[in-house]
Amino acid sequence: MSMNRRRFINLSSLGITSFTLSGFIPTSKQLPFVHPIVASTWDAGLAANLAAWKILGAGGKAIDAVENGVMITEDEINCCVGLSGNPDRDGHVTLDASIMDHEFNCGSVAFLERIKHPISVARRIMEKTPHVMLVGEGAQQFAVAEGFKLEPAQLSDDAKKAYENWLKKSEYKPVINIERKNTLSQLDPSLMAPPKLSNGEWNHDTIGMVALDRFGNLSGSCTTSGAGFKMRGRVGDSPIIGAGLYVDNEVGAVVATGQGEDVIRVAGSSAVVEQMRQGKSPEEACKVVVERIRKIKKEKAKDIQICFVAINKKGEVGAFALHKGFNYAVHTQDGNKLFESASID
Ligand code: SD4
Repeated sequence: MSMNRRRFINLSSLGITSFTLSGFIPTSKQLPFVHPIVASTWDAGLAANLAAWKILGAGGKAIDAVENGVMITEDEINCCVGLSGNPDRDGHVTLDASIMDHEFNCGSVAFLERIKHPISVARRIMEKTPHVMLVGEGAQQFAVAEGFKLEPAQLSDDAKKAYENWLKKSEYKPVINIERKNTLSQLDPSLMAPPKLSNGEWNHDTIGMVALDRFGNLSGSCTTSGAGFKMRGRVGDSPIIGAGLYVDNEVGAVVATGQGEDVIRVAGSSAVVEQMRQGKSPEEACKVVVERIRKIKKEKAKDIQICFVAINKKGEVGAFALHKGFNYAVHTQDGNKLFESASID
């Protein structure tokens, strides 16, 4: 061991690593402290942010925060994300999720059944396989081999009611993210703790989360039960890297929610990152891509909702939606707050 190296280790053991002594060459560079921040979609994001903040606020990594944050929503029995979500039109709940870190590592899972935490399966794919994406039966086999429990194939009470109702007409007419009335008036935007909502009040099936940690690294996650009563085998944007989620650690991290097909069409989250790369603020960048989708959809844009949440390398957060009513939750060292997104109309 060289003299310099030995001296560095001795200083580190005393907790002294941040200054340079003359003649001493540090072996690791001290990074400037960055204020962590996490943002997530919809008001379910308030509870998810609290879990993410436990990690970020304690100096943990963004990738751990975005996984643990959305696991709260996957667990929520009164929420449509995860196994309590609405089934496909054949009566099966099928889940999609993706995760991406600050080094372009990414993992995703789609058309996964009977596994409670698809986000953790996505992370396991990222970390333990040479692949980015596993789907369906193969994804389930991988999850079980990794020790994930196979849950019973049964619908939550709310999903059962909604499905029985849907079966009366069996119309394949996805209506995505038409917001609950008075969402914001039910909530105090300065809330530090999430509100308790009663059964059936959730009508979103996705949570997306982006975070910046104290090391200045970005990560993101997205998990969903997808569009309710979708065709069997349908996969949305959430597990598609570049569509439902994208992270470029030099620029920013973006997640999408809303009509997945139309987010995929424009490689939505990646497109927002590219706008930020060209100097746009997170909100402006989201707006450019939402407007692009509106132009493509023409008058059909009134029937769908599309929303993006973005964070840049400086820790600035912004969002933009096609229609009014989309809200997103942001947790900083000053607390956990819900914001109403800007929108076209
Ligand atoms: C999907 N983007 O599967 C998802 C749906 C969604 O809140 O965001 N719902 O198309």
